[in-house]
Amino acid sequence: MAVAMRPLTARITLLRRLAALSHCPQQIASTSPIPRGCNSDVAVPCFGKVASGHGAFVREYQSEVSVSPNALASQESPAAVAGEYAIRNEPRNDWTREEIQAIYESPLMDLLLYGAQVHKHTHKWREVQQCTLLSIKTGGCSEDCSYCPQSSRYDTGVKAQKLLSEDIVLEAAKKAKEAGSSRFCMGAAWRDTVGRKTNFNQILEYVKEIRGMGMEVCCTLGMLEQKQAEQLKTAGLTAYNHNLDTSREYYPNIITTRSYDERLKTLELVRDAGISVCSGGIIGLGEAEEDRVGLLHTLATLPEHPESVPINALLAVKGTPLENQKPVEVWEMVRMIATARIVMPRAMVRLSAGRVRFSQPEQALCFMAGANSIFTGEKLLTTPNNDKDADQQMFQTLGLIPKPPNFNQGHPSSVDERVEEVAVAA
Ligand code: SAM
Ligand code: DTB
Ligand code: SF4
Repeated sequence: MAVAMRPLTARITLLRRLAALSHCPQQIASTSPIPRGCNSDVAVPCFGKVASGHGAFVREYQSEVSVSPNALASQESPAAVAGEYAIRNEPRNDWTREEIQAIYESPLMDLLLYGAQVHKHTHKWREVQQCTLLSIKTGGCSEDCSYCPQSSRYDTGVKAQKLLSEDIVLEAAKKAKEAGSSRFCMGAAWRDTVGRKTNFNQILEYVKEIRGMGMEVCCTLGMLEQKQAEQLKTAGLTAYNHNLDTSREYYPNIITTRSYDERLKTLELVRDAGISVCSGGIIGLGEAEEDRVGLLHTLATLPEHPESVPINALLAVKGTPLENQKPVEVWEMVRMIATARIVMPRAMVRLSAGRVRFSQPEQALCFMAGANSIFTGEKLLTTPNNDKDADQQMFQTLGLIPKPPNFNQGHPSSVDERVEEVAVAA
């Protein structure tokens, strides 16, 4: 490669282009920032220099530097270029899968650094949203999601229950608010809400009541129909959680009882009803790295990015088909979180299930990489969550600030307001 033949320290003039990771045909799927077979005599990534018709260049300047090609290569990783781009431009939703793969494969230190930079630029740095989950209808689910302890097909010890009564739900929301949580999320072990009129109407009441308590309200009840999405909106629902879980290709290995397209349809109905979309996935299901990239690619190319992107690390529950999966390492979470942060800069990226297995320093790395939301409270849906006192102590140690509720569908009404918020925080 031309780079290897250069003297280690060369004085070179660079024409640097901070661009969208782009459509340079030679860069496809390369982990190196130098495109394969690139005939450029410039020892920095061209990011489209050889491609004609490549738009989206945002800045172009000449600089004289004295630096080794290796150093240049590490400075200009895809995460670096995409991070710089994200800081100066509106979010993109025309990512190619190869571009996201290149970001995902960047050196971890670059992912951490540029995840942090994009995070700091786009959000109030150190502010972390605290959401509390309550399983309002547990177990006995007809679906075969192979990670889930609530499926009736697996013997996990989770018993099927009826919808929780109003007093229990409202008491749990009150406690969550007192403990500093700004969002209350109610989960039901259902495939969908069809034919569940009585229960659904009851849930609409819960939404109204909890919204009236001054909390953001989220539900995750399975697939929705248009009318139900609209009713939830009218009741005051802030966000609806419906995860894609993994890539389209890997999905049939995990769930056979409902399709990827059905999931996407629910996200569309939620969006059309004017409710914030909360959608992410799980890592550690046995998927390949390409599948993690595939999941992020689908989310980052939706007509609008989800306002929240939960990144779950599989909690391998005994009795489920995935009970023997090996635990996800923190570096895998960091890679996933930072990539999500860089490609969907304005989303709340939630360090979700699996946090209980990470030490405080490991969680701090996830926040550095760009996570700005967590689930707090003693339980997730059926599994234990991080200890409340330990979380409070972590907020103190790291100087994290609880995010106040936002009732404008999870994001500020205008870019000006967002920038103003970020400026105030800085
Ligand atoms: N039944 C509804 C549905 O499937 O959409 C809502 C509840 S479901 C439990 C919500 C999400 O929790 C799933 O989509 C999955 O991403 C996550 N989840 C469930 N079990 C998990 C586990 N063992 N480890 C990590 N995440 C899990
Ligand atoms: C999400 O992405 N993770 C949460 C929430 N959305 C509903 C659920 C995690 C469930 C973990 C397994 C359990 O507690 O049953
Ligand atoms: Fe049912 Fe949801 Fe669990 Fe799938 S993830 S088995 S739909 S509760």
